[in-house]
Amino acid sequence: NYKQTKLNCFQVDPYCCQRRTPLQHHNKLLTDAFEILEENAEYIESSNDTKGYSRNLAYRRVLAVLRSLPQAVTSVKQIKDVKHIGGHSQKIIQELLEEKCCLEVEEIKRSVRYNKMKLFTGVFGAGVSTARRWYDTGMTSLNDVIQHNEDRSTAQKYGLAFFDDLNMPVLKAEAEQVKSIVKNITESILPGVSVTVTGGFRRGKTVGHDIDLLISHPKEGAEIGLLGKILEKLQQLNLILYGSHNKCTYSERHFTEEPRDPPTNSQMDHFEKWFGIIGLPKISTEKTVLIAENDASDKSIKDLVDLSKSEKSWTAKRVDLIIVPSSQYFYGLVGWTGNKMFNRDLRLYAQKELNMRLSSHGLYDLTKGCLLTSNSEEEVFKYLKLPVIPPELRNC
Ligand code: 8DG
Ligand code: MN
Ligand code: MN
Repeated sequence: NYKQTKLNCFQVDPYCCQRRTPLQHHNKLLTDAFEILEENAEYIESSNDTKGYSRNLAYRRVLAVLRSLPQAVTSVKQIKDVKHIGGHSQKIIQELLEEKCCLEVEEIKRSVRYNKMKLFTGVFGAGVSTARRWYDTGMTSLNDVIQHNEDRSTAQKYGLAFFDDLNMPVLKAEAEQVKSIVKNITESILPGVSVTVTGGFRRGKTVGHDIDLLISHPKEGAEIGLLGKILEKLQQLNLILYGSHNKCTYSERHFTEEPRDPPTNSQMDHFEKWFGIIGLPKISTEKTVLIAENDASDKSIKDLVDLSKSEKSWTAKRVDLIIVPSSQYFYGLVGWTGNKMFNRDLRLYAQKELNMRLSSHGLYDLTKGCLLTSNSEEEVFKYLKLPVIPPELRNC
């Protein structure tokens, strides 16, 4: 009997970047519940106590393990030795296996705080701390937030006005549509350029919350100044509703050459990029009137709400455009493919196990004191002494 139990135990590698994690897995009953616990922990935790223990991260690790298992868990004994699944999580798993639901999760789902925080964090431009401020001020609906007399960032104004559009799942076909538009524009400015759909779609998701496009050119340096021209063209075509262009300096683009150390939990990089909202697919005349040159920050929320509710032949979509120099392309590709948990462990593993520093810009061997350049995604995994995990199996 003991032997049998032993055989049924799951062997799980400690870092999720060592595991194969498909989108469709065998433990949805469990992960649906842990997703609620994970979200709720994020809403409760203060964003600046990431140094200490994080319940949110603990739940994310449980989720990553469950999604990677080759079979459904049928007894809690099967996972009792698995790193990352602590006592509390084991109890929850046991309850879910026996009752098909979990009291703690059901209570969260019913709680006002959880539901309001979920609503408010669903607003583009509003993070957990903003959502908490709105909640703590007593606001209960998006209308409250719109009407409340508080200065909003331009991003939040657009997030509020286009809430419905932006919370409609982005389809893969729409991602391809945006990619073609960007590719055609870019090719006319700089022939030979490559535009790649990354993020969730590259991991095999059929829907997403935004469209992440990596833009690169085989000739190093040819990409300098390109994004400004692309944005000008998109503006001329009247496709841009809102955008924020982060420029960067040459030295930042090559920051991996000096062993500076960004925090391993940060996904932020130093590529030149644009975070924005475009109107897909058609251009309407009222939009032309309402959207000022590059900055619509002078528009009132009411103008924007009216615009979003008007009969329009387009929908607002979140788009990220990232300019990646050729020499950093495959590190950028790994980083922007994600998912976030996969990146997190990849970086942690590189640091702890190999004394290397990984980012979306490159890989730096701290022992040898050199930068490892890569000509393929496979090579990145080879340097990291990891099996090549294809994008579809990085859904940790
Ligand atoms: P979704 O849009 O379908 O919901 O999921 P996703 O595509 O996986 O999420 P995302 O928020 O669009 O992020 C895509 C990946 O980009 C994610 O793994 C993190 C990574 N990433 C970087 N650098 C940066 C950065 O500077 N900012 C952001 N927001 N993400 C970055 O490698
Ligand atoms: Mn995305
Ligand atoms: Mn994105």
